[in-house]
Amino acid sequence: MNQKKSKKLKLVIASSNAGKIIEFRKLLDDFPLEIIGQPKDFYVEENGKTFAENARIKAIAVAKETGHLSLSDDSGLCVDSLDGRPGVFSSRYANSDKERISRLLGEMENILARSAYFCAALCLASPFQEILLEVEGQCKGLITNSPRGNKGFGYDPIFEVVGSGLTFAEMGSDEKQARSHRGKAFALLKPGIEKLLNSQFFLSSL
Ligand code: ITT
Repeated sequence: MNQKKSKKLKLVIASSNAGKIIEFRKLLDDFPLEIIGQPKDFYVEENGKTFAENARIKAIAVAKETGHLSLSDDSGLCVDSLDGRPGVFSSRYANSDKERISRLLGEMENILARSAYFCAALCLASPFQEILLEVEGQCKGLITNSPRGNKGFGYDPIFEVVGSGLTFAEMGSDEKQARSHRGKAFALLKPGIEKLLNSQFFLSSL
């Protein structure tokens, strides 16, 4: 990467979810960027109908608030036998990870068909609130009967990744990254970020 400026470009992770922020810091580690968090207590109403719409809303709001490049992630768990629920309502399903898991397992108590998928929509917005890049990644799995593992965050302990026999919460972070919705989405985003950081036209517009 040949970003000429000596001072690193700032990129704000447009999220208040500590688990996502940890994963993004790792994913962005190789880039000549100064990764910063969004302002404390900054709230954005996520009123989109899709993950992609919500990702756009968050990236633009945080770029506007901070005046920096902003990367957002709207993600969630879609369960086939629940018609895709909780979907975009995954974080609003209950008040804590523990309660969200317990609500979902409760709803699935008598359901044998346990296929589900995670989806992550990522959006990169410019300091001038233009959408620069948008991608989506998915990961297929099964909802377990009870939580397993203590790594990761969110619904990780009840999501067993197809073909692995492990929940995300039983995997190391590298394995989760290689298989996860967020890791797959980021793999699609990466070449676009590299291109931007190598573009004198882009860098001089900031
Ligand atoms: P921000 O909007 O501030 O980023 P949030 O947690 O509200 O934080 P979302 O609206 O995108 O984020 O909701 C995503 C929900 O899905 C939330 O409950 C997450 O914990 C869960 N989730 C997303 N990715 C996950 C992952 O990799 N493993 C487990 N749960 C995940």
